[in-house]
Amino acid sequence: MKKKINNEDIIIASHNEGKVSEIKDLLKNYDLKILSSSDLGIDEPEENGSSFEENALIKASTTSMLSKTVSISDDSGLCVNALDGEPGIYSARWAGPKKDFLYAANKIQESLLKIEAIDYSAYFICVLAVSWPDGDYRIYKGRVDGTLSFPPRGKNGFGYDPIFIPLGHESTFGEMDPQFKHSISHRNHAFKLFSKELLIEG
Ligand code: ITT
Repeated sequence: MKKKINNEDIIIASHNEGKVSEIKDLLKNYDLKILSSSDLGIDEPEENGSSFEENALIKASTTSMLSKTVSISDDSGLCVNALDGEPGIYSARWAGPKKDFLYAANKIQESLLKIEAIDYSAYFICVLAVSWPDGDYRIYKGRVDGTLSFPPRGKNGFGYDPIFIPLGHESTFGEMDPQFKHSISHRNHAFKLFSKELLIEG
């Protein structure tokens, strides 16, 4: 059993501001000093894995080795059932170099129209990797199912939030109060598993 992480530094291995702010919010009740890899000037490693798990581990282990501090990463994405799970691990890349998620949303809509899809179901995945400088690591996974809706709606959140309506709701993640999104999201599910096993509420 790994020692609990308490009253110590922890690095979020991410350069995505929307993600970092959600993670900080999810960890706000714990006694941790949280920095991100952007704060430390650690470059983003190449995400050349073939799964969410591999990419999450690449980010967390590179960052924990460089910072000599326990690091967590979140590899996440939107998987569209009618598109065989795409964009999936390529969710960030579908937005292009300008990280334009309206462009990515448009690309998804066009792909669905092209195949005359009836099924607009989709899900978000979050794989959280925790890595220690000694090479040990843990992986936790969360998922939220929902339906895609076009045109995009709402200015909250980030990425694909304005086109995703979680099951049982009518608003997109982009329209929801951020605290409410955090309470039902794929990220929340993964972080719950992580905190239950490795954190001590402070
Ligand atoms: P880091 O690797 O630096 O953390 P990234 O943006 O490259 O940042 P990913 O490789 O995990 O992160 O890409 C996942 C993409 O999926 C991300 O850019 C978001 O646009 C999208 N995504 C993930 N979680 C999301 C969420 O909760 N809401 C909306 N979009 C999300």
